[in-house]
Amino acid sequence: MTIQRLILIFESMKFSTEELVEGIRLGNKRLIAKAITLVESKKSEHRIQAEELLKIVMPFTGKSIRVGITGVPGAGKSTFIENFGRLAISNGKKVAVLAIDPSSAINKGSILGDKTRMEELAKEENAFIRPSPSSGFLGGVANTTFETMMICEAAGYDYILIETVGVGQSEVLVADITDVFLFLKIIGGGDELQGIKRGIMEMVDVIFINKVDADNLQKAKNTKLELKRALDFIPPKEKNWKIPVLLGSALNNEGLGEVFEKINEFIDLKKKTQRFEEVRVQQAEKRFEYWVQEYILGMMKRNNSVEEAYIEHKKNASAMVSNPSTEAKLFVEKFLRDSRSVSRDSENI
Ligand SMILES: Nc1nc2c(ncn2[C@@H]2O[C@H](COP(=O)(O)OP(=O)(O)OP(=O)(O)O)[C@@H](O)[C@H]2O)c(=O)[nH]1
Ligand SMILES: [Mg+2]
Repeated sequence: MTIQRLILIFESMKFSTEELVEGIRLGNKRLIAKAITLVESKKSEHRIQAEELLKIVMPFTGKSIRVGITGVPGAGKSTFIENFGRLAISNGKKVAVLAIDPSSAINKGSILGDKTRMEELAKEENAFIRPSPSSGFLGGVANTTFETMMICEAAGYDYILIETVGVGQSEVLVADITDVFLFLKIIGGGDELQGIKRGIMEMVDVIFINKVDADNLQKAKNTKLELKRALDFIPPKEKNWKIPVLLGSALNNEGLGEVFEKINEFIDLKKKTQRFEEVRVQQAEKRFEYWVQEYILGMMKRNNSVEEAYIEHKKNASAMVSNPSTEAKLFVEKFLRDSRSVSRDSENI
């Protein structure tokens, strides 16, 4: 039997929650991947098992440093993660790499795509690389990077590196689940700051100017000055933290040690000032809100007549037949009326 065939058999196997938990705790990468596929699923039977699994691993979660990495396409995020990950491993740490990709349904974005395989990092025993869900959460995969992270933490990973893929809402999603937000900047032409959305500058904790070499060192220094000036106009996210702007090359492994130090310094500061816990509590609340919406929408969609009403009211809203908020209210009222009559019917049985 070929290895491919064995892998196929393995992929189609079902595992009990206990088997998955044991695999996660032993650091079995195949079973970790299986567990992640389970929490990514929107199917209701999978959700039941996923919740059961997450409940058991919960006591083993929360101990990692969660790092978000953003930057325009081609800024060098994957290259950075590959070498930064190896640096952390050489410091005795275990590293998991995830991606947040709200647009993956469209561009099949994957951090294991042809361009960047993170080949060297992938060979490391102490690294785990998970591409973003291939069908995107509009196509049925939920926004579960947070839950995926919990599984990686239960498996003992010390650093979780999350790459934003695509542009737009991914930065907000990643900032909402990480402890430190790193912005990779490349030196552009002329009007340096135009490309930087103010929103990103408000979220960022550490800036790394990438692709710096002897030829463009002066330009990089100018970019650094401009960034620093821009930062002066932005209210600080964390008191007592001056956002460092570092220079280097992800490809040539230059300046990454400094980033590693700054990240750890930032985490230490947050822990000392209780901000670390405080922010994590806020993030957990946001996850709660996300899942309330997710489960309510799921319940609605399982009920055909409700789904029809949903489509109808949405159509009215988009055609501006009436105010979208009015349509939403009408729809929710109908949903509540229907679910009350369903529960009355079941009481009568
Ligand atoms: N010269 C130079 N090239 C670099 C450096 N870092 C990355 N690159 C190159 O830039 C290109 C894009 O790098 P990636 O790491 O794929 O960038 P990315 O930000 O992950 O790109 P997307 O995932 O497509 O958004 C690759 O060809 C890298 O080899 C660097 O420090 N110097
Ligand atoms: Mg990439």
